[in-house]
Amino acid sequence: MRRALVLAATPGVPLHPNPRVGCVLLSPEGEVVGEGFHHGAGTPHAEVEALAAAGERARGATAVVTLEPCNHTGRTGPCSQALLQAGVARVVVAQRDPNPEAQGGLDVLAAAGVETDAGLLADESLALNPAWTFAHVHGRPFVTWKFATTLDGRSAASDGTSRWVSSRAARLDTHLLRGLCDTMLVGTNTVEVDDPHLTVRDADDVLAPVQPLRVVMGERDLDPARRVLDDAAPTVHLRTQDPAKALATLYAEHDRHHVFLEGGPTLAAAYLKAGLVDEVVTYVAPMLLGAGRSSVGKLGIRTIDKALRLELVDATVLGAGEEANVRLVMRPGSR
Ligand code: AOF
Ligand code: ZN
Repeated sequence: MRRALVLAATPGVPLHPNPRVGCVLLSPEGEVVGEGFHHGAGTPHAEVEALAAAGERARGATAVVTLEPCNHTGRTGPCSQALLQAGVARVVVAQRDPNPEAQGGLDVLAAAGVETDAGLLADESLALNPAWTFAHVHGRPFVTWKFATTLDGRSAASDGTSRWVSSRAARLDTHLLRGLCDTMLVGTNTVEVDDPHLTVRDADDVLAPVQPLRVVMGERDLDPARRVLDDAAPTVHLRTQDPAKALATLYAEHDRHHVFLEGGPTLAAAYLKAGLVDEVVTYVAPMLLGAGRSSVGKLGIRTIDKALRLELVDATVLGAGEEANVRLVMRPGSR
């Protein structure tokens, strides 16, 4: 299974929209007769690639797979059937498939007389596809809220200027984080005021260059000249103010698993109030404004006991001196 996990994590494999999956086929003597991993949406699943490598030697073999074999015909055919037809005798999986459209392969295999096991190194498989897993379990994408702030909690000065609060190193880091997500989300107001492009740039050498879907939410019409509407990446305008509805649509209709929320204070507050922020990434700049636009809008909190508490996951210093930003990664606290 460790070998299957390494195969699944082969560098260059896109993180979205399909999960990273690895498969190793072992002969009854324990010899590796085939290996495979998934290369991205529309290509053969890991099991099919391993079966092709093994050929006739798949008969009587044990398939070790990081994810439960699929049981559906989507972009490709069901792996449960491919394993049965190849005469595999035993299937060991790490993670059960959380995708309601594809799950059930293990039960089908067991019913057909194949010996099955699940759970071996399941956490490691989940760690390969955390947002993909989260989205299928919750029926909505995982939400990372990112913002840059001065030391006194401002994201723009009183006159609206905001270039730049975060340092160059922090802005480059943001592009790397954008590239890990499959969706960029802002409100119509940010599009009006900041005219962001919302593409991944300067990260091509680190990440497979798949541009995230750009999503603008809000009922207001968009000016067609806005940069978010150019042809550098696809864009969707969701005419709703309801965060839960927007996320449900992104999952069900656009197959989205990880939203990078880069909206302004109002949109951020709406997601926070709805309990729909799963991770907070902030770049704190050594800079004071004293007044200006607050990083987050009204949360309806009047007393300290009701503060929205976060749990620190990581603190990293990027750059030095006046250009030093502290990147804080946080998760919602338990109370
Ligand atoms: C993969 N690769 O190796 C395995 C997957 O996009 P489709 O139609 O090919 O199917 C994707 C689903 O198949 C995926 O969400 C997961 O539930 C299941 N298994 N997917 O992309 C693989 N084994
Ligand atoms: Zn499959």
